[in-house]
Amino acid sequence: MVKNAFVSVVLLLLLSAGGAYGEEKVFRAVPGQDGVQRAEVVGGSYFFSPNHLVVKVGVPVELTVKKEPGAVPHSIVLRAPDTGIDFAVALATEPKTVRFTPTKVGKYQFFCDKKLPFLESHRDKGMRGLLEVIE
Ligand SMILES: [Cu+2]
Repeated sequence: MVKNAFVSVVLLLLLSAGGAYGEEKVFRAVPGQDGVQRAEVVGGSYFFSPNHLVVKVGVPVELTVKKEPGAVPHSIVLRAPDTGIDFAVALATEPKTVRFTPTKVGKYQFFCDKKLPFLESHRDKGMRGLLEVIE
C-alpha cells in the first residue's frame, strides 16, 4: 500500500513536470514549389510552438519566427555551425525570417537564451525544442 502511494506520487510528479514543459508539437516543414521547406515558429512564455520541427537534409529551410505579444523578451538560438545551422534571433511580434540549409542528419536543440539574474533560464522553463534533420 505504501509502495502504491509512492508510485502514485512519482507518477503525479512526472505528469506535472510534463505539463510544465508542454506537450510535444511536431511539425514537418512544407516544401514550396521553389523547393524551399518552410515552417513557422512562435515563441512565448515559456514555450515554442511547434517544439519539434522536422526538415529534410540538403534542402534549404526558411523559418518564419515571431513571439507572442508581451513584455518578456525572447529569442530563438541554434548553434550547430558544422551542420549548416547557426542562428540567434531576437524574437519580435513582427515575423522574422531565418534561412539555412542543414547538411547533416541529426537532432539539434533550439532554445531561448534569455535569463534574468537569479532566475531560471527560459530554456530551463521550457523554451526549447528539437530540430530534427532527416534523410
Ligand atoms: Cu524566452
